[in-house]
Amino acid sequence: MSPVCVDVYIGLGSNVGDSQIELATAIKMISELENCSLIKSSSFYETSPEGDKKQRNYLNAVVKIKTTIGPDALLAELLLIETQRGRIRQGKNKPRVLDLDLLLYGNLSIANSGLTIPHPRMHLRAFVLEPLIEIDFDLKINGIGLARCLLSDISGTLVKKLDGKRI
Ligand code: PH2
Ligand code: MG
Ligand code: MG
Repeated sequence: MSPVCVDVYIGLGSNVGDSQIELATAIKMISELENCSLIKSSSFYETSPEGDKKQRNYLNAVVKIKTTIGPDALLAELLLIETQRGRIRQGKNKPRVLDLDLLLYGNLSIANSGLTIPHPRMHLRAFVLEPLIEIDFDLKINGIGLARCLLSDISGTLVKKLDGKRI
């Protein structure tokens, strides 16, 4: 039996180093993973930091892929890319050269110690929802609702689409 091919959404963020290069490189590395094809990538967005405010603005984006890689193995691949780009874990909400978050994996809902899908805070973050809606206007977050309807509940943060940064 051939493995099932699933639509997966990944959130990208960076606020250390050359964030344009970090996001572009990460998208290329994701697209080159075995058993994985890049379907869409959003524009890049300049966003104000959430959590710890005393850090540089972030650059954020979202990509959609199709893959037969299972969720745990895919998470391991994303963490490996973060490490290969020089990420050193400094703690929650601290500045980072590259953050790759597994947002949605088909319609799967799981919560274990290493991985929660849908990502537990994605529906609260305009820096995730804006690029997500750009690439999939009708996207539903399973268990929560239409992504675009959640955006109106969140305000007050900078989420600025940058021109010409679409890959
Ligand atoms: N990531 C965080 C914490 N805060 N703020 C913005 N604007 N963008 C991020 O990607 C981000 C954040 C932890 O993962
Ligand atoms: Mg994150
Ligand atoms: Mg992360």
